[in-house]
Amino acid sequence: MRLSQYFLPVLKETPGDAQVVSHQLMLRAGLIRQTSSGIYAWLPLGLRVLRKIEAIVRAEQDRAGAVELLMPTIQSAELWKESGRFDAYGPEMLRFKDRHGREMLYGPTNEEMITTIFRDGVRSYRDLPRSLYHIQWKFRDEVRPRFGIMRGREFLMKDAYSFDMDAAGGQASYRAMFAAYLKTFARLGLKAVPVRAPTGPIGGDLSHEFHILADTGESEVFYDAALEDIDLNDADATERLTAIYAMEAEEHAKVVDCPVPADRLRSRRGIEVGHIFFFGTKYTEALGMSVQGPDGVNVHPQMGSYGIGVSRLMGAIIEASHDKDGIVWPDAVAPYQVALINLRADDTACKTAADALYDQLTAAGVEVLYDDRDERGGAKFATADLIGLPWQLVIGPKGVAAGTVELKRRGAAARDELSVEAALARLIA
Ligand code: P5A
Repeated sequence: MRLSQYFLPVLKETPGDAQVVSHQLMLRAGLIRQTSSGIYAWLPLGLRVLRKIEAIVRAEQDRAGAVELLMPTIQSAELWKESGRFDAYGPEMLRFKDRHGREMLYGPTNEEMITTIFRDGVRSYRDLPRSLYHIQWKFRDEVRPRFGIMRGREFLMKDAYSFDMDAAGGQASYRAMFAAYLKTFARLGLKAVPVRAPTGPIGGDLSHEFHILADTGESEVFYDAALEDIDLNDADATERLTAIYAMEAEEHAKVVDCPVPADRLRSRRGIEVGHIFFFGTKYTEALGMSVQGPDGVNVHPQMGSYGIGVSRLMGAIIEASHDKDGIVWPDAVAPYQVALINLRADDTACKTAADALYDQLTAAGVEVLYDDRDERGGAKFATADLIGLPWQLVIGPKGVAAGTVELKRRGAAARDELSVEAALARLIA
């Protein structure tokens, strides 16, 4: 993409209303714009990152055996009256009426809807176990939307739902999703800590939240220091992590005799990027879903639900990966891989060389954002640092004369001077 033809409204000044660094950088780097309180438009560069995060989340859900579908954002109140949550959910739920006076709502989550869809399509126990998921916008009328998309009112969630014939199966589905979450966050370049959590309005008695430790996190977590030594990529990470003491603050407060000695108990702030629940037959009973088992006896399937804050993850990644000049995107979610900077857009030789590099890289499938604008070099470097693409490839008159270019890894201090061929070889993996 040529910057001269793109839409990248970067800001020089830090917006006064943004308190946390991720929110400041998302506004400055032209990723998002607020359109109403807690509601954001995703600008082209931000949308690319959102799509990449979504693709990784989707790939790991698919790999875990979950099946994707897409449910609507708007739901009928009837469903929620049947489950008893219409009144229980409170003012966070955005409610309205259609032209016929029917009560509707903008979905804050989909337990009710998936249960009825699955109920109506299942014939026998042979159709279970099954996990279904979608990646869809949610609305929660948060009292205090803040930190940009981290606590928005409209936000993108991946929500999966598992159905099993018995509790042991349900717990196995829960553990499989737990393991898939560890993989997902690792692929996003994040270290996510799982902690035992309260179940709130979703219900049930088994629940974990996944937290990115950061001082700007909204929650507080308590854990045994031994957790820091566990490699989240190890095959036995799920077993070790579920055995270790790690609690969200509200859960920790309920513990009378904390088993962790004071010198090993750590307390940190965390950003909750995922939350999983096992709640058994709460919704299948309320919504009248039963399946005949092999022995002819009808049972209410055991359910779990599993959320990832897809849009919130973008804020969490930036909180974990930035410096004083801007964002430092992990390769896996960078909106483009290379910032190609032509220092002299008015110089024919530079323009010819930069155009050729752009064509070669693009043809090789490398995602390039080409700064071909007629701007000063300083401004181009500042923009490239701010938007944080992993590589900066710099074309200038001296190099063009000598047949060289400069290549820099965002976040590293050194800039390498190398031949065009060597630079291409490094970027085309
Ligand atoms: C699990 C999936 C649920 O809603 N039902 C379906 C369950 N869980 S949850 O914890 O309430 O939300 C799941 C994740 O969504 C993100 N999230 C938010 N992101 C941005 N702004 C918000 N206001 C917001 N609320 C929730 C979090 O990452 C949360 O873990």
